[in-house]
Parts: sequence; C-alpha cells; structure tokens
Amino acid sequence: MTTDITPDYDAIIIGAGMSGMYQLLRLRELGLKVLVLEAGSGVGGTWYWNRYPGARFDSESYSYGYSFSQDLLNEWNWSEHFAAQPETLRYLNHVADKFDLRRDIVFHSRVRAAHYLDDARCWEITSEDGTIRRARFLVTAIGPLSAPTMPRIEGVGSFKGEAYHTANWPHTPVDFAGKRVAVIGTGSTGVQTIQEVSKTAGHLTVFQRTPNWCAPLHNSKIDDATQAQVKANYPEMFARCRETFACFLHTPDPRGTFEVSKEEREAFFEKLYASPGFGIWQGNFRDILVDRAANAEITDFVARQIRQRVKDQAVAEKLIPKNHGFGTRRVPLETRYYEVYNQPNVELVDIKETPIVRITPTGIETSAGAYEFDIIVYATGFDAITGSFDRIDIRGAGGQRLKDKWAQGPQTFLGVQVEGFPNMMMLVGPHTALGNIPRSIEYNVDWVTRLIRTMRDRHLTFADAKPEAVAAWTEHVKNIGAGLLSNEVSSWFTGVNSNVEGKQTRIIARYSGSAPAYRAWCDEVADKGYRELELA
Ligand code: N01
Repeated sequence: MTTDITPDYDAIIIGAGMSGMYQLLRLRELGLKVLVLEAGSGVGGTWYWNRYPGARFDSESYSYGYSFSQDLLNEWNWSEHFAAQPETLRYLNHVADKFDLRRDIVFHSRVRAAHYLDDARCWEITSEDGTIRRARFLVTAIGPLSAPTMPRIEGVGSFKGEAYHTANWPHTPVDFAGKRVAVIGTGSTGVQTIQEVSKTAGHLTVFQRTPNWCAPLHNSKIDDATQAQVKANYPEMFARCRETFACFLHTPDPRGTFEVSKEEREAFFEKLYASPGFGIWQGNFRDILVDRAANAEITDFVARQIRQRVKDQAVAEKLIPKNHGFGTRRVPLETRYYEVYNQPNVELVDIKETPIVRITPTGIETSAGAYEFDIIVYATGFDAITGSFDRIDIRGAGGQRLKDKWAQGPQTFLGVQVEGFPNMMMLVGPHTALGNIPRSIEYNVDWVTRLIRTMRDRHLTFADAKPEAVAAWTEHVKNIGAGLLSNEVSSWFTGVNSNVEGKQTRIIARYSGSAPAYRAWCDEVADKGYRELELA
C-alpha cells in the first residue's frame, strides 16, 4: 500500500543549473528538506555543459547574473560586458560556495524516471544508477536547451577522428592548431564556435544548411569606473529588466518603421548595428517582428551589411538567409563572423546545394565529393523546450505519461503545472516567458516557492492544475503568439528539430507575450488564492 509511504524529502529538484540552484536556496529558506539531482559533476547547467570554444553571453553580463543577493552583486566583478563561458561557470561555482549549495546536491545522478504515487501524494524519482527517492514536490529545473541532438545522417559514429557536440564538450582543451576541422551547424553556437576555431585551424570547413541573420556583439572589457557604475545602478537596471518586453536591457522603440523618413530609418539601423548586444533585435522599431513590410526593411539593411563585409559575393549570398526575415529566429551575435569567410583557411559548404550524404571514417561526404577531417564539431542544437522532459519517463496521476499528454504540443498552466501531474512544478518550462532567462528564472522560482509555502502553511499536500485553467492558459499562449513572424518560421522557438522523430511540425512551445504581462497573470493567480488549482 503506497499510503504508508512517507516521502524522504519535501522537494526534489532535477538540475543544478541557474534555476535549480536558486530554487534550492529558496526552499531551504522555508525550512524544507530539499535535494537536487544533477547529471553533471558540477553546478552550472548550460554553463557546465556548453564549454565549446567561443561560448559566451549574448546578453549583458550584469543583467544576466542573479539579482536576489545584494552581497553577491557587490562582491562579483564581471570582467567583460558579455562574459565568456569559463567566467560564468566560475560565477555559478562562487554562488554554490557562498550559499553552501553543494551539500544538498547529488552529482552524477541523471534522473531516469519520475512517477507520481497517487495514494501517497508524492513523487518517486529514479536515477540512472537505480537509486530511488521520494518527495512531496518535484521541481523540474532541466532547462529549455539541454537535450543536445546529433544529426540524423548515415555514418554518424563511424568517424575515426575526434568528434564533439558543442553541448557535450570535453573538460580538457581541444587543440585545433593546424588541424582540418569541420563544423556542422550555423546557429548561435555554430557562429561562436566558427569564429574561435577559425583563428587556429589549419583548414576549417563550415557545413551550413540554413544561414542565420547575425549581428555584431561589440563586446568590451569593463573598466574600474564602469564597474563602479554598474554596481551603483543595479537597482535601476533590474527594475528596467522587469519592465522590458523580454527582460533584456533593450526594449522596442515606440516608433513604427514607416513613421520616420527613409534617412532616419537608415540612421537608426546604423546606430543599432554599431551598438552592443541585442538592441538591433529587441530595441528596434516596434513593428519589425510583426509587420512583413517593416521586417523587410531591417532584413534588407542587414543583408547589405553582410555583402559589405564578405569579399566574395557568391559566398556572401550563401550567408544571407532567404527563407526567413531578420529576427524571426534567435539572432546570433557575432564578432568578425562574416570576416572569417574572407580568410584563406575557411571554406563554406552550402549543404542545401550539396547535401551531406554520409559521415565516413575519415570525414564527410556530400553529393559533390568527399572531405577529410581531423575533427568534426556538431553545433546541431537541441531538442528544445520539451526535449528535456521527453528524456525522462515522467508519469503523473494514474500512470499517465507526460510525453503522451504532450504528443500534440505542451498544455500547461502558466508553464508551471500540468493537469494530472500534481505537485510537479516546472521552472522555465514550455509556455513560460523566456527572454533574458535568469530574470524569468528568478520570477518562476519565487512563484513556485510562494505556492509551496502557502501549501505548507495550510497543511496541503496536493496541487493540480484544473483542466479549464490549463485550457484557458494554453489558448492564451496560442493567441498571444498570433501575428508574430517568428511563429511562422521553423526553429527551436517553434519546437522544430529535423533530427527528432515527430518534431518536424511547428508548435506553440513558448509564451511569446511580454514578460510583464506574464508576471501580471501569475501574480493574480497567487494573489487570489490559486483558484485555478485543485488544492487539497
Ligand atoms: O542550435 P540551433 P544552437 N544537418 O538550433 C543545424 C542559445 N545559445 O546550439 O537551421 C545539417 O540554433 C541547423 O540547421 P537548420 C540560443 O538561444 C545561447 O546554435 O535547422 N545541419 C542550425 O544551423 C540559441 O538560439 C548562447 O537548417 C543541421 C544548427 O545546426 C540556442 O542556444 C550561445 C542538422 C542548430 O542551430 C540554440 O543554439 C549559444 C543536420 N542534420 C546558444 N541539424 C548565448 O548567448 C541541425 N543542423 C549564451
């Protein structure tokens, strides 16, 4: 009889990345018994796994770090406006040390299954080593981009040289000097990798299926005076992030693209292209991501920049996307990315023209011929948003599988709960506002913490989303994304991954309204006593 079962923990959190770490801290503060199960050997999540060369922030370092501790803000110095991965991983390790998080984290513990026990009202969580633990609450802190995918190409695995996926990068340095290197994939990760590898590789061949619209990062060091200014401005800066559409420092210009003269428009685009960070994407005219004619203007502007920067115009044309407009996929930020293709050691292979036929023991064969390599880098992305859930055998009330429940796309309440999966809370799950993710994480964690605290105070042991609340939220997420050009384009934003069975069709995977609107909805639910949840 499962009714005799007492949970070992109040809560088990899956994942010790930014969200899992902060959730641990918050639940510990409630006096709860909490454990984090982490697949890796250290904290950091995304920043632990993605150690590929060139990995760095695309949002301003100081806007990305945690905001909850003034002490932490005061003592941590970001060295660059857009910090590189090693620095971010150091930061997260510093946070783990400072708040003594590791004592409640089990490393090398990938979760294989999580099953809800109806009678006991708790979750039974099984790690890959077979260890079983039970907890009243299951908090998934597994990230939207944490299930890397290899291409479905014949012969993957047969290559005899070194082969790495960017999200499973080795902890020891990879030496590219003088080597023949292939990179497959030209998303944000591929772009960062290509820039870095091109500096030392003997010969670099980039296999591009779809070019992306990249824009300059304009990174720089933070000097002492700026450091002091950043610290003094933290309260205003975080207040600004709370107000902007996607929690970035950048927010859309209130003007429409055609409300200004052609000259003014061009000057504004020039200014944005010369400014650091996501301004050109998030701080552009208010209509560029929803109005086709407006989008065509910025698209044409960026195409002209690419043509100017790449010497060989045939190569430039290949680097200019033709099937989607600027900003309708995640914009990779770059540093001399386009100039890389002017280097004699770099070659671009358009695999739409000459598709990859197979990976061979010595390299890559396309329809045009064979290439030999010492190293192949797979920058082929992730089974995004729902993929990290699909990897775990999650079963809710009555043994229902989450994967089946979401077969036609996710259905959630606030992106936090799923009907029929009581006491399971998702952090940055499907249907939440993503944007500058740590800002969303802090909000999500605080919301979940408040719910759990309320339940503890009221001696409740059961929280499930009501079906009508899930239907209303899922419909709202669908409606709020209507008209957004990015929802008409295939990318991880729309849940498409050509390498995963059944994920070729676009779905509404993320909440694409504004972060303030998302928070207002969630706040109201909590303020009014969680009427959308069945609590018992
Ligand atoms: O993944 P992606 P990513 N054959 O899916 C190609 C975040 N991030 O790892 O477009 C050949 O964007 C695929 O081609 P196509 C950021 O949010 C953040 O680059 O599908 N090619 C594409 O070019 C980002 O958006 C930062 O035609 C294949 C590439 O692989 C997200 O992570 C830094 C293929 C995958 O691009 C994901 O970025 C880096 C195949 N079979 C990333 N399969 C920071 O700011 C896939 N491709 C910190």
